[in-house]
Amino acid sequence: MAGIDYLERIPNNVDLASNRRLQRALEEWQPRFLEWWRDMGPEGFQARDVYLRTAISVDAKGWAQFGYVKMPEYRWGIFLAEPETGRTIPFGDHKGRPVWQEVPGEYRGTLRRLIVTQGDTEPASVEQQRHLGRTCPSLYDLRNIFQVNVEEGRHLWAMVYLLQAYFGRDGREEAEGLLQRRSGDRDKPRILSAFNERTPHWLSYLMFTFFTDRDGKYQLACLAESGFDPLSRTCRFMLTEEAHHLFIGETGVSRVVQCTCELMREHKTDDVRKYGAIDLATMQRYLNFHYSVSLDLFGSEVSTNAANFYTMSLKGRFEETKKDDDHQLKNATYRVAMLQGERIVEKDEPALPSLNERVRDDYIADCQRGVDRWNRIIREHGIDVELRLPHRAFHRAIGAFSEVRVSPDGRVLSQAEWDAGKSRWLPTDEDEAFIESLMKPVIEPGKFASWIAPPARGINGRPVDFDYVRPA
Ligand code: BYC
Ligand code: FE
Ligand code: FE
Repeated sequence: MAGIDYLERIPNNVDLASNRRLQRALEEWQPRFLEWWRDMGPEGFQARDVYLRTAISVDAKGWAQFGYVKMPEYRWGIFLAEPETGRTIPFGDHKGRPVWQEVPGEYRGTLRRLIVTQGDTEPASVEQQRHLGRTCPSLYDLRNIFQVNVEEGRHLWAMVYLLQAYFGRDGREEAEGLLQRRSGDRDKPRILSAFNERTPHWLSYLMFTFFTDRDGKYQLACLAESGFDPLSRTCRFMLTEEAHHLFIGETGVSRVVQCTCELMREHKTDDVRKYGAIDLATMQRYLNFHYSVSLDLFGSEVSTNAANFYTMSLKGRFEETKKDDDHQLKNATYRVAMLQGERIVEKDEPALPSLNERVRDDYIADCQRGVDRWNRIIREHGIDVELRLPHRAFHRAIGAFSEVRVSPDGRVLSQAEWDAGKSRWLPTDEDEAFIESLMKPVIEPGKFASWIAPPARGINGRPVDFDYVRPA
């Protein structure tokens, strides 16, 4: 079962061949996916050989194979983690019962909505990143962005499989909709806010893979707990791929920090812009932006949707099965930061509607660990500056704090104070112009742009100067 049949038109480990109706539906969707990929996937480079990993099994060890592939020929397919025998629903009203192999009728609409929302982010991110190949800082980074892009494409396949296999006609319509919405489009935008923002350059992209792909990790982990077993198994395998996206974000920003610190020390100045590098203050502004829009992706602090997803046993908490409580939370409370007049206070709220905040807390702690590692690099260069996560209420557009203006250190501000501080806290037009000016392609193997240090090692044991993307 773990083996994947690559002779199939759609590689899969779900025995697609035995379900002709589903196979036909997916084979009809496939050319439309490829059309979307040609129109909205990476611009240029489609005919290039790229050193990519492809999933070949779902075993934790040795699940991937590396080799040169032209992106449109990537073997997108349907891979679910192995079923866990005897798995029971870990939380909610149905806790303890056997997991569902079919959609529970009364939750059909809610479940479909969750799957569509998850699925929508995947092609959205590919659209957001589609122009970046032209300004890559190295072949190593170019290969990495394409790896992320093809895998986000596969994540779309994962959700489309669930829609087509389990939701009949409305599932097929949703599968079409996923190819029709467009990131940032005024008339048919992507569903969630962060996926309609621009990712205009590589600093933005690296921050995105650190902060926004990390929302992916947390949301997928919550869906991996689902009582609907096919969703759980799909998400478990997606998480395996996700780890590399987070690695790219964390090490990518580390390398920018490294490069900046080396120049700061060498030239004894904070102003490294004249050496073609990105000063730490500018990096902090991009961090503030991408972190705050990613916090919005967790939804409102107090949410009946979140409570329903949980009581319906559709979406759990991060590491649900490792938690030591009743997994129903009817009488439990959770500490939530809230707005009280002009002040931000913490209050105990009923746990169920606070579940978004709870995952957000897990996410924030994870982000902090990454920022600590960046700060270690700064300290090791003897530089007395720290990158900081802004307060959770800073620059929010969803939830209670969307009604107020809050400084990075958590003070509620007047509009005038916000206007006065904004250019110190968020990227300015001038920052954008400067970063854009650095975005010159570097495509000689082993060479790197002026603003980013080389990685410690290459991909899959290959050297850093390997030809990860071959010339046309
Ligand atoms: N933007 O009770 P509320 C990834 C809507 S990333 C726009 O506050 P709820 C990836 C909400 O939909 C992971 N709208 O929130 C990363 C609702 O609308 P309806 C993606 C928003 O529902 C990088 C209304 O506001 N996966 O994989 O508890 C690259 C009130 O909702 C936003 C998922 O998100 C927003 N930021 O929670 C590639 C998992 N926030 O229904 C990929 C599935 C809220 O009233 N989704 N709204 O029309 C969910 O679990 C939930 O939909 C959310 C929102 C956590 C997103
Ligand atoms: Fe994804
Ligand atoms: Fe990702």
